[in-house]
Amino acid sequence: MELTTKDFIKDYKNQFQSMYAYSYEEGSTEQLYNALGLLVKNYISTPWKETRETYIKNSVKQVFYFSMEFLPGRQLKSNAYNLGLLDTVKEGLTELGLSFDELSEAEVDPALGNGGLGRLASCFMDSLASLSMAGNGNGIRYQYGLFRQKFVDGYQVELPENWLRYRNVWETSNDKSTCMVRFGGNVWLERNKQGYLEAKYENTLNVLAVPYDTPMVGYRNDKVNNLRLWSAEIPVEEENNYHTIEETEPIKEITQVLYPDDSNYEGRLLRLKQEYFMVSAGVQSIIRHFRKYNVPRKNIPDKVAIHINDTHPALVVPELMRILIDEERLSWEQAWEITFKTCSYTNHTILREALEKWPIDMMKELLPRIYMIIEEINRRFVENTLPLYGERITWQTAILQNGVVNMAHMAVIGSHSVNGVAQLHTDILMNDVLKDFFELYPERFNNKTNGITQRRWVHLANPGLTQLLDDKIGEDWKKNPSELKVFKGQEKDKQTLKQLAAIKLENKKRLADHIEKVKGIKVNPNAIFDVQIKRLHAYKRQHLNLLHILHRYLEIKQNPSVDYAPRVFIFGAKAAPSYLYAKQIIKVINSLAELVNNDPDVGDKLKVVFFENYGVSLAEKIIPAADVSEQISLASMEASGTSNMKLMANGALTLATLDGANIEIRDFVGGDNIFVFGLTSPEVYELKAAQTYNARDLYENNSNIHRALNALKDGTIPNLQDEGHAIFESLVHFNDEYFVLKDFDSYVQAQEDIDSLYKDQNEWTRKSLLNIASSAPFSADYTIKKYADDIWKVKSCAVEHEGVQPLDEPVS
Ligand code: 26W
Repeated sequence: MELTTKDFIKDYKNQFQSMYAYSYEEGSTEQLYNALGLLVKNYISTPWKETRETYIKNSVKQVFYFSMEFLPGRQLKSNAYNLGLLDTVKEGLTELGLSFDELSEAEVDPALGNGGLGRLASCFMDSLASLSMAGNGNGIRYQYGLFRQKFVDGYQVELPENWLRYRNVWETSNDKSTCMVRFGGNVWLERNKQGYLEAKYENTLNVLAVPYDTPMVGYRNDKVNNLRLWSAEIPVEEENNYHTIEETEPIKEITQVLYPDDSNYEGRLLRLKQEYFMVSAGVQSIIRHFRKYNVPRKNIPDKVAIHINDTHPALVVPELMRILIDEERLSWEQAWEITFKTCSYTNHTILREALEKWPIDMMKELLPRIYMIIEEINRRFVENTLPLYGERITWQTAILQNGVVNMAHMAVIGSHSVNGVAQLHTDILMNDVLKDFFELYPERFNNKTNGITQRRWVHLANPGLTQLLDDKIGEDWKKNPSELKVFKGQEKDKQTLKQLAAIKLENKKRLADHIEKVKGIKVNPNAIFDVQIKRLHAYKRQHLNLLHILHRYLEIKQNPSVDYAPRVFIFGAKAAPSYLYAKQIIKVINSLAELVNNDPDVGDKLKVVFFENYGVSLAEKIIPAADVSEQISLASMEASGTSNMKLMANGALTLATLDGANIEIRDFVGGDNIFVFGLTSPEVYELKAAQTYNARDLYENNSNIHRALNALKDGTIPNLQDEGHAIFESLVHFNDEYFVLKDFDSYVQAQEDIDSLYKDQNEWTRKSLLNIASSAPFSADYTIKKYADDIWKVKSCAVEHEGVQPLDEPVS
């Protein structure tokens, strides 16, 4: 988009005045931010409108990405950047005596997700728009996002994240496109005059679904897609039935808060309500389009792809069936063929406790018609499968099992594609977790290794590196990440290595200032910045990292001349509020930080920094400053990981188990440019199957482990209640479920290898360069291209599509 600094300044002054009726000079940072955001939003409105019309004119197939979570991060900088206006805006503001960075820090970070799954959805939105593909997000507009994390005496405390208390300049409430979602009541089928079986409802709770649309701006391509987030409201015509605030609760509560659990299915009724609310509103608004422009329903699979992001939106399958049968009067067979061809499912975790299995009674009670349809889907599945595959497989794969509705089974049965998010993960799905389904439907299974949008995670988060790449290999890498490999040619160029090291040091100094500001800890920017940033979960083994730090501390105390390179261990991690063990690990890390950071014998040889309230915006500050990327999950447990990709693209060296996408990172960067340790996935499977693992043996026979574990409970770490004991017990008495002690020695060895390499800064920086140059395969643009080609069958809309029946109007 063309805009001169002069025009921008004029627009901004007008914008501010029109909003606040006084001059910008008197504006508060928040007001100045709001005016800037709304102005950029206005610039977006034209390409947003034209994009919708282009998709109509070319009647392109559209993707609808259904997800209970999105983690877009702050949008001002990325929107201005993708529009090609960032430099102009920065210049204009400077002329007005304002600082862009200061204003953009005033933007709230919409925490509408827990972690990997939510952020991946937002990276995918950015890539879909930047690839000119018609990609729409469909989710929930939670009033309260993921809790704000505070540490009180080292303990995690959760505070409400009322992100909408500030104005959200990016959303538009689109109340001409509302839908009605019904819950509960009695439902029965009745044959009407035309002989059709009609679904009759009474005493249902009717909830008005109001869509809020947020623009998803493509990178320098004038394309703007839509993220539609639904909010639950009282139906206007029923307002008189609600006399008190309390009475409105059953409706208001539906989109009030995000469930802060990222790995534990709790089976709460409200969560099921949220899942159906988002699904029904989304599917209804898609079908309404076909109805409005009476496009033959059988064309749906050619015009729409609905993607089910983990099992949380799996009710899309019965909901689409409900509408096609009850409202569009299609036969079951017709409806099923459309549903099956339209839906595709991604699994993001193998954790048993994360798999959703809803009690049949709860489903029947809350969604009586949907349950009837699930029952029929299950009956027909059993009817088809039993004669061909026999009892065991049929009952193992049925949707209805022992009183529950298995959502993963429904998602697989109702989708033409099932994918994992990294090769190892997909292999585990095919050979273990979903092996019976792989036997039934091998053709549906495929792998789609995750990716990240380099626009947010490199171009914007690391402008120093971006400039160096532009200078060394030209700018094409920004549109074609594969060009990054050209940078490999610089690996021996002293000048380039010097510049790269300087950029990393610059980023570390900036982070060191931030650490001092928010944590009051002075860190040495020349130390190794060792980073572990992800949700707190035992399988991610932050407690292995903790044990190593403890080991190092005790080593330094015992022998102060030990030749360790100075280290700053940086943590960012929220624990689900009900996850006690995770919260105990947080407390122990914080108390260890207390001890280490204030011990004069240690000085800056060792510092531990645990940032509060880790999220997208903090990640953008930490990642460009990282030297070491901790990816130390027990092999087979981390489906993919995505922080590993962000840290690699910013030149950190990865310290990893061969788990999830770490394996593919190793494949692309080469075994010499990554630190691998620990059991492999097959070894983990063997050890689990053998049931011979004895953690106590390791405690008693490994002096380093013995010393470190004892320090957890012998008072070495101050200010602990029972948290140290709890970790000790879980490892020694409860036999260390995630084999932390088993991988301890090779982890310590790998950490020492890192120390010795860091002493050779040139070699370190050369390997850092090779990681940057090898990170292109993990661009979300490539991941999305594969989803589009293999699963959704959509094309980028830049070019005209020959021979496709033009659709009259877009989805409204
Ligand atoms: C029902 C509660 C619940 C909520 C969220 C269970 C499971 C989830 C998510 C699937 C957890 C999640 O975020 N998984 C992560 O997804 C990333 C994106 O694919 C992967 O990179 C991570 O490895 C995976 O843990």
